[in-house]
Amino acid sequence: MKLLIINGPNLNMLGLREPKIYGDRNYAALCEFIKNAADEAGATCEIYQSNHEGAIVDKIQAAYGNFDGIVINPAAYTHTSVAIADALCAVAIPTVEVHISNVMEREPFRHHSYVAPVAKKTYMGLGFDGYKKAIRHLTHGEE
Ligand code: CA2
Repeated sequence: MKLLIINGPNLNMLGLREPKIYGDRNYAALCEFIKNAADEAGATCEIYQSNHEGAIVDKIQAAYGNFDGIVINPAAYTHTSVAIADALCAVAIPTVEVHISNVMEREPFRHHSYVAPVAKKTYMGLGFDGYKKAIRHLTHGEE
């Protein structure tokens, strides 16, 4: 199974600030964690990070016919982007949404997700483990 992992704006800054919310590991550690989780699940993965909404839309469109599943942490675009939700809907690739922090326990503006209605499932508040859960959900149907 070929998985595309998409990380949105500022996730490349992980580990530099706000360790109480996002932990103290950096983005390279997250990528390593994701690669190991995909390996263990018997999947291949490409990891993509962008700070630009249109670039993320382009990447989702380019995934059509090329990937079997998408794991996406849209970061701040979760709460604003109809365009990313529409792109996921258009390609109809099974998608799981991940958030490192529990957005429902944070500021009210983080409570709404445009992506959740087009995702099979959302994991939040599990730190890096949310990505592993998402991978295992797509590869093995685990909850
Ligand atoms: O909890 C998550 O994974 C988020 O998607 C992370 C986003 C945030 O906008 C979402 O509401 C929840 C933020 C990404 C990283 O932001 C940083 C901020 C300071 C230092 C390092 C990263």
